[in-house]
Order: sequence, then C-alpha cells, then structure tokens
Amino acid sequence: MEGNKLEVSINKQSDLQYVKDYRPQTEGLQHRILLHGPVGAGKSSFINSVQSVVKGTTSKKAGAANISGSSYTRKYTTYRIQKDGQNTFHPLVLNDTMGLECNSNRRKKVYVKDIKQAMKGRVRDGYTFNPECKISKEDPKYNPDPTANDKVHILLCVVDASAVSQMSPKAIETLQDIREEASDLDIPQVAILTKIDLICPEIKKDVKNVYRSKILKKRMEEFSAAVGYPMNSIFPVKNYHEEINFNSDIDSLILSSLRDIIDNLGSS
Ligand SMILES: Nc1nc2c(ncn2[C@@H]2O[C@H](COP(=O)(O)OP(=O)(O)OP(=O)(O)O)[C@@H](O)[C@H]2O)c(=O)[nH]1
Ligand SMILES: [Mg+2]
Repeated sequence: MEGNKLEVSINKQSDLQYVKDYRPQTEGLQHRILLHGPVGAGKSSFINSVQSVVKGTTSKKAGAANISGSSYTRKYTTYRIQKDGQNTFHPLVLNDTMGLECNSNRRKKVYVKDIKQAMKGRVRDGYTFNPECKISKEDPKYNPDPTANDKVHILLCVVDASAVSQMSPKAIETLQDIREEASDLDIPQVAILTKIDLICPEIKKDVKNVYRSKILKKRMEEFSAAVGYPMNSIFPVKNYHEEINFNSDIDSLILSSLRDIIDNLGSS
C-alpha cells in the first residue's frame, strides 16, 4: 500500500492519547461526527467500537443489527464518550443515523434531505427517521435555531468494503449528493470502509495485514472512483462485532481511523 496513509505505522498508545487530548479550538465547543451510509454498513458497530476502545471497556450502546433490507437504526442519536473516572465527556460526539435504503427514488430524496437537515443541526436527538417522509418543520424534534454545538463538523460516510463492487447506481448517486450538500455547507467529508475482514483472508487472520492487502487497496480505489472521496480520506476499519475480548490490532486500526477523522476536522 505504497503512497497512502496505510503505510503509516500505528502507535496505539499515542493515538489513544491524541484522541483523549483532542480539544476544539473554540472553548466550550464540541465537535460532532455524523455517520451515514447504506443499511448494514457498520455505522452503529463503529460507534460501539470507538466507545469501547476509548473507554477501554466493551460497550454495546448503539444497537447493531443483523442485516435485513431495512435499517435497524431508526433514531437519530448522539453518542458521547465519558472521560476516565469522571462525570464529564470528551468534546467529540458521534451521531448515528438510519441507514440508506435505495429501493425507491422517494426514499433516496428523503434520505438526502434528512441528512442535510442533520448536518445543519436542525434534527434533535431522539428523532425517529421515517424513510418515506422528511423531517417536518412542525416536528417537536425539529430544531429551528441550531447552535454551533448542534451543527455537524465532519461527515463520515460508512460503507461495507465487501459490498463496494455491488453498490447500486442509486446508492452511489445518493452518497455523491450528500457529499455535495456537505461541501455546500463547508463540512469536511471522510469515509471508512468496514468489514475488511470479509474481503481478505489475510486480514481476517491478522488485521495488521491491512497494510499489504491488494484487494483492500482495489476496493478503496473503486469506492474513491465511484463516490469521489480522495484515497487519503478513506480509512479501513474492522469493527468489533462478535469478539468478546479486546484485540490490540483492531484497537489500533479503530484509533488510527479516529485520529484521521479528527485530523480532517479543520479549525473551529
Ligand atoms: N465481519 C464484520 N462484520 C461487521 C463489521 N462491522 C459490522 N459488522 C456486522 O454487520 C452488521 C450490521 O452492522 P450495524 O453496525 O448494525 O450496521 P448499521 O450501518 O448501523 O446498519 P443500519 O442501522 O441498519 O443502517 C452486524 O451484524 C454487525 O455485527 C466488521 O467490521 N466486520
Ligand atoms: Mg445502525
């Protein structure tokens, strides 16, 4: 994997410290990471993985599902990460959303509109997404007056590496549309490719092989070409999903992707 970030060797402890020490430049501001992407891509699992790795205890807060046609996650939820032994939280929050279902043009349009409103901070925590109907301005969970803390600071597109080659033109178009909306709002965008263990037996055996996997590089290039994310803004991830114990290499990859996400946040 020459010439891209995968070459960089990971130092788990320094990445963990980096994440824990991270502060937005503006006093009192929290940075919000908005996850979006196709149904079953691993959005909720990534949030669980991040929370577990940063806290050092396994947590299963964001409900993760077995794959079916429709999104398991329905509620717009903010996940915070508690600081070690304190009743305070890291100034970095992750927002889970409903998965993209591309089975109709209507659903595609509703999805783009809802994600756009979420990026603007107009969707309150606890809103239940309706794939047939965008959030209404009369909804009690509609926030007409978002503050800087309500707004999204970085958009994180989550895609299943084993499904990249089979993404429908509608799904690709939707991810492109959302990227454009984010650009219009000056929100930086990055992506993670999950389930890398499913595309490469070497990675399944040892996650460290992520740095050598040709098939992963190919999937990243395919995704980059299809949706338009530059290669240096796509990060591979293996989520915790059925493991009971921590694995240092999985931790390292999660932390390195989180560090990369933070590095793309820009200054605010
Ligand atoms: N092998 C493998 N499975 C994973 C990985 N990440 C998630 N999964 C599994 O993929 C399935 C879907 O994961 P979720 O985290 O629920 O996906 P989601 O994007 O939140 O899905 P929706 O809420 O339905 O949109 C679950 O069965 C997870 O256990 C991974 O890195 N590798
Ligand atoms: Mg989910």
